[in-house]
Amino acid sequence: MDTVKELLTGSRLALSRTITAIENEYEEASAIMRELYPHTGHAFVLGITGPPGAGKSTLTDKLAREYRKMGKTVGIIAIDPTSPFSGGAILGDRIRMNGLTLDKGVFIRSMGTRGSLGGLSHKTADAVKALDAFGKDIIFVETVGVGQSEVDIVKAADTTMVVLIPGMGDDIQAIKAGILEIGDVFAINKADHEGADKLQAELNMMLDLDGSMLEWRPPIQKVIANQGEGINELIALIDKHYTHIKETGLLVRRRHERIRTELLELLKSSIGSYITRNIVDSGRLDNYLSDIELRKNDPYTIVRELLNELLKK
Ligand SMILES: Nc1nc2c(ncn2[C@@H]2O[C@H](COP(=O)(O)OP(=O)(O)O)[C@@H](O)[C@H]2O)c(=O)[nH]1
Ligand SMILES: [Mg+2]
Repeated sequence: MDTVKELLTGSRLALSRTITAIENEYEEASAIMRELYPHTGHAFVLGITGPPGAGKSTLTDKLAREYRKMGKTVGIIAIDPTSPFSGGAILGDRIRMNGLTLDKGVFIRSMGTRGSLGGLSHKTADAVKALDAFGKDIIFVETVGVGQSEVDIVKAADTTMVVLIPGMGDDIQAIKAGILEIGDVFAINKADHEGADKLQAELNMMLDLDGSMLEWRPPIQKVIANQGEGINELIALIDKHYTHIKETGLLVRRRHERIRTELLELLKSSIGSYITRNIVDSGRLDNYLSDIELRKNDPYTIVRELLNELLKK
């Protein structure tokens, strides 16, 4: 397939086309993914999540520049909430203004949250694979951490950074517990605002209460993203976590778990679309329903027959 060959030889256009195919569920997307798969598994994936306006995009921009200075190539996927309350400019705009998009070592792509968020997590995972196969050394996935679906998106990451800001209300409990659990590294951004130390103290307390963190106690770093303060310290912590998961085998375990989830999800969604295509759309479903209503057949027998039919294919 041409797109795949072009992508593997460094065509940004082919990479862009591939992500569009993934995003829109074009038929060729799964054929492309099949061919790209052997070329994946090399990139380090960093998830960045936190409330809207926390400075995730600003931080991503600054981190990306530092990694570029180290000679690493960077891919960025920003999951843009279509919510009108999202505050700051979208990542693409911000970085374009700063000239990072002029750097051929950086590829930035926004993905919308239109449609189901559940679908979005596997689309994000596939887009990450496309960037990985393209040869990016480090891939950022920026997403707004507000619920389970966003947490699922971040599961595509090797290391997850949670960005918090002071003044999110006195009650740190307001931060979704799920978001706290996924944090490998915490950044307290906008440390130029009042309350950063208080937030750090509260966060430290919460993390200490959590007994599950014996292997790795997530560190907290105060940063001022828009002034570039604390960025190098943050990178050191990200590196430390990556080294930790590599050395303890946690990286292998996480990737194993990810492949497992992915395979099962793919299987379920494929069976789901088989059912839709062959049973619902073809009108067979209606026949089954009337047979059941007339007691000429029953759901158990029909399901068994359909499964047999599916397995024979
Ligand atoms: N005061 C202050 N403002 C910041 C800092 N970092 C980012 N901002 C601003 O916060 C706003 C939201 O930033 P953005 O990166 O778009 O947040 P995102 O929604 O989490 O991606 C922007 O106006 C940034 O310039 C910081 O450390 N201090
Ligand atoms: Mg953003």
